[in-house]
Amino acid sequence: MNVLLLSMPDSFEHMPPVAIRMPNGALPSLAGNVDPHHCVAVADLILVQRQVRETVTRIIRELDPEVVGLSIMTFQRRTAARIIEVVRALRPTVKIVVGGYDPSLAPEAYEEMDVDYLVRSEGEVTFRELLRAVEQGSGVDRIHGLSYRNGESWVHNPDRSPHRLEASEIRLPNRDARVLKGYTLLGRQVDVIETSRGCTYDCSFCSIIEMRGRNFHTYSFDRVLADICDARDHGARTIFLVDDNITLNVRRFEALCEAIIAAGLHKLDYFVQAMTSAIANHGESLAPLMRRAGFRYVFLGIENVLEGDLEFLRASAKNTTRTNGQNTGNATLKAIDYLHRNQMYVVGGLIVGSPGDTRESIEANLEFARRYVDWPYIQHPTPYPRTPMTKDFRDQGLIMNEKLEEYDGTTAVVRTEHLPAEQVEFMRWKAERWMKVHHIPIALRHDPRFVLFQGWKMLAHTFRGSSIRSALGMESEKKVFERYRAIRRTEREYL
Ligand code: B12
Ligand code: SF4
Repeated sequence: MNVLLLSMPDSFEHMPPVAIRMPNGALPSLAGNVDPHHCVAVADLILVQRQVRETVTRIIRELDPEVVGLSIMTFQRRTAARIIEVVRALRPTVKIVVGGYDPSLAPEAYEEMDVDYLVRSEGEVTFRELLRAVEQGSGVDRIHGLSYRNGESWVHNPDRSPHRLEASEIRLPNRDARVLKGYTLLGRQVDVIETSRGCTYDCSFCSIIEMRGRNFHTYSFDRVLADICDARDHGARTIFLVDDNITLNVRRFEALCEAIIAAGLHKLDYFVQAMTSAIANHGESLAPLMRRAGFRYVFLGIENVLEGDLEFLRASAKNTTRTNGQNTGNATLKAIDYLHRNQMYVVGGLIVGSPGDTRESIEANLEFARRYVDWPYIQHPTPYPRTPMTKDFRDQGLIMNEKLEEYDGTTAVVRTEHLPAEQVEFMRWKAERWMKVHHIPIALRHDPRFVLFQGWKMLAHTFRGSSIRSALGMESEKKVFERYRAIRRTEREYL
């Protein structure tokens, strides 16, 4: 059968497509795990953000798929609904399958759409079994993890247990299935790989626990190295490790760094997301190894520098440092210090706008980011489906915006007890633009060609909404902010 897999074009403020166009990791993994006689095409629509309708139409005409699958995050739901209409209009009998975080956590939202099947949580085996059933015209009632339309109603089969990732349960991704080009991270071709899945923490804002429960499973190093080689052979020079929490097992992470070095794969650049406590408590041995293995940017889940907010986010444990077996406070500064001493850069993941936040507490976090992080990745708490935090915000009546396409993390959709949502967003937006400018010299040293040719576009993106009048101080920042928000609203109309 011919199968087309699509990821959505929607991006958000910290991922300006001029500089960052990241592949979706799920789709090649699905493509690599279907029966080999199927012909699968993967199209990441982030690569054609302004030609979505034309591109989908063209690929459908060329490939003539019998099955079309869409990978969807919550803020992409509206775009997904529009793409489903386009696909249906072109091929009325095609089977449409949705998967990913939003369908898994809010399946009821898709019952209203013209969708045939919904895959919940991990998809490789469920999708493989679904394609077999569609091809053979057999029933789907025994396929775990699948929901399907049955006349006017929907049937939700039992959940599928998390994959253990042992042996060859999940085969390598099929990167040859990609039909669009142009992945980039600051001018270098980027790809994503996984070394593990899952996390055993339970931060209240994170979707992962509802998605798959609290567990942690790992791929063998042989498989991970083969995956990195495959990404490199497909042109990648930068690798993003998308594990939910690779630092859960620090000894394994250290051994992985050693394996990367031993395999000669340390010439690539690596990006990874890490817990502050793991880096702070093991940085002495871990950080130098990471550097030698080629790690360059580390996304640190700092979340907040104030204890009260960390408690609300249920993120205190992962931000605690230990000395001589005792908890000795916030781990963030120590973690940043280890990374900086080993010439790595910190992408500072902070969350401002929790219920108790005041102007001062937000300013304290912004000031921290200004002083210590290299690239800010500051977000607002966003009530994604089924997270514990969503319930807290709803119970407190603090959710101010139900337009899901604005749930992109940098649009404040909740207010605090003390500040309106717009004020929280304004403070973050204003501070963050200048923090990004400070990183330009570092980017210039590493990627001079890219910064020289594309730097002005990045600046234009960061400062969109500004004008000559605002630069001369003849217009207030609030006015620029309003213009920026209007631009964002237009940008979100992908088709
Ligand atoms: C890596 C990552 C990123 C990367 C890369 C994203 C990309 N291009 O794929 C970056 C840093 C760019 C990113 C950015 C964002 N991300 Co992100 N990201 C992740 C992370 C850590 C891992 C995703 C991944 O690749 N996993 C590996 C693959 C193999 O697994 P998977 O995607 O789950 O896919 C499996 C199943 O879901 C299913 N499946 C998925 N799609 C489909 C489609 C079909 C047809 C089928 C059958 C099955 C299926 O099968 C797959 C294989 O088992 C997750 C999860 C986490 N723990 O935090 C968050 C996560 C997906 N991101 C999230 C969000 C909100 C964002 C942002 C909006 C804001 C932010 N928090 O940074 C931005 C927006 C990105 C953009 N387009 O501009 C949320 C989504 C919440 C939600 N309910 O929608 C998550 C869950 C984190 C969270 N806060 O809880 N992200
Ligand atoms: S440590 Fe990271 S992956 Fe784990 S629950 Fe918290 S935010 Fe999610």
